[in-house]
Amino acid sequence: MLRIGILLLSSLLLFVSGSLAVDWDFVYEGDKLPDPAEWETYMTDGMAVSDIAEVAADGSLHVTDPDDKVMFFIPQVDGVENSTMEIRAKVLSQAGASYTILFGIEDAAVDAWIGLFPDRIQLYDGGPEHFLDMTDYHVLRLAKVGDKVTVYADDEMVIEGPIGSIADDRQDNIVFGTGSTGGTGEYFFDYVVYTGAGAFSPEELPNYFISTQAVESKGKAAACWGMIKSRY
Ligand SMILES: [Ca+2]
Ligand SMILES: [Ca+2]
Repeated sequence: MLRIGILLLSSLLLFVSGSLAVDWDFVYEGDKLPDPAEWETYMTDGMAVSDIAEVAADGSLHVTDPDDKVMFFIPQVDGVENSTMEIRAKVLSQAGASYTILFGIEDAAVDAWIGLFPDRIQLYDGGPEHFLDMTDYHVLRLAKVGDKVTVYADDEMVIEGPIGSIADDRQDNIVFGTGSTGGTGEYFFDYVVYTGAGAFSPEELPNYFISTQAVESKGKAAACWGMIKSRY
């Protein structure tokens, strides 16, 4: 009887801790080309995703954007009012409008867009910017509360501010990709993740890259231990 009681209690605790944990609602790992049938996509008429994008050897979406193409992805999501979006990306080149390479969250009132450049990131439209070497990978997080955002680069808060003017009538979606037909550039998105559960700092919700690396290194450690044991 006591044992059943303990079992029930531990199940209940597992259930409670599981339901309190925040997790990502949307995960795109960059390891396959986005499917226009799966998400809403804005693309130049007649083009295919594979015309300007490929999956790179490191499991990222690699885009080479010419001056006659536009291609961004607009997955519908819940909870955009207070939400968190994160990408791991690098940018080798960018020329053109600030939204030529972008990611962001859109609700009925505002578009929270971050423009990416080889030497900086910038809040749309002409908002505060933060300089960093984007030709190497960085984890970039956008935490949105109503019409205010906080931006983190590698878990450090780098931009805080109101969001620029709305440019379209989309709502309740995230957006990422190649935002300008005339603009050009080359970039890699290792992943794109989102949660509508709230606007979280990296202390509240660890960045996706670190969380997945921790799981992978645990797996690798187990594999190494297996090899060591089998050798003796
Ligand atoms: Ca373009
Ligand atoms: Ca990836």
